[in-house]
Amino acid sequence: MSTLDRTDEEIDTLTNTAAAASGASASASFRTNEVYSGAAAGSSTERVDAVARALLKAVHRVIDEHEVTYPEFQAAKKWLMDVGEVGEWPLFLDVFVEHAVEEVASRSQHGSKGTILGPYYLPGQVQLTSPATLPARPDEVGTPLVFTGRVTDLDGSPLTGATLDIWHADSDGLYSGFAPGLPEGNLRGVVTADAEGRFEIRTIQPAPYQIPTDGPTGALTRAAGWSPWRPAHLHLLVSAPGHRTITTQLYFAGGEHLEDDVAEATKPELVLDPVENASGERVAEYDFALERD
Ligand code: MBD
Ligand code: FE
Repeated sequence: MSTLDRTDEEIDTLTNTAAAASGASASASFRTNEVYSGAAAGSSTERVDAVARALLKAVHRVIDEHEVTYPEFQAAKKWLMDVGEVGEWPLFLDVFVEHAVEEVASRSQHGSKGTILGPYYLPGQVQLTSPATLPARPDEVGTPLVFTGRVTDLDGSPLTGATLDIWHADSDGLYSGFAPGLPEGNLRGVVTADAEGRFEIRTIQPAPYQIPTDGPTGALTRAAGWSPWRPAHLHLLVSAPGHRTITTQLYFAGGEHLEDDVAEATKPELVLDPVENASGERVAEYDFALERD
């Protein structure tokens, strides 16, 4: 049965079931994935005291100001337990909290802007050389996209040996390795740029991402009347020997949800504006400048 034979409702159910599993898979990934190491970095008693105390104080202040009731407190407790039980903490925290941590981190980073990593990075993907085509299904749906540009240092000199670790959702907004039914490594790859730091990566345009609707994170957005959407985006880790890796995302000019990203992770510097080439492909150009580490 192809997608075309399905009703809108069936497609919705399929997409949401797949998306729901994604929240839980992100928990398993978080525990094993070294990109998240540095967790529990041996903070001093003074640091734990200062931050944990301030956090609890902020909670007490909200309870006081909003006159939170016992039934509301017990409902919140149940919701927090549900988030843990279904494994949505990495999803929830990356959507609603990571942007604040990234804004602090970016105060001491120079060069191209970065933004949040999110819960769907997987290391160890196929290594490709520019010009490269990301792994995709034979019948991968989506507008062809050519992502091209240069990686340089802060002075604009090419960085030989630069790599772009890139991953993105498919045209249903689903990520391989997290949503069931997608081939391993689909729409993921590590591309080495040429000697002048130039890269050219062929893929398809991703769809906007929706927070899974059937878990507690989705339940919160519904209960609060919030949009559960992120704008369509490419994720990238851009690296070069001797330079600081940039974690970033690139969005698409004119795309939906650019102005109301639920994860608050868009920045004006991170918007691509693809133009159509003679072969009908959309070509998006972007240059990265990396600082020394
Ligand atoms: C995503 O695809 C994402 O990029 C973030 C930050 C959070 C949830 C899903
Ligand atoms: Fe994403």
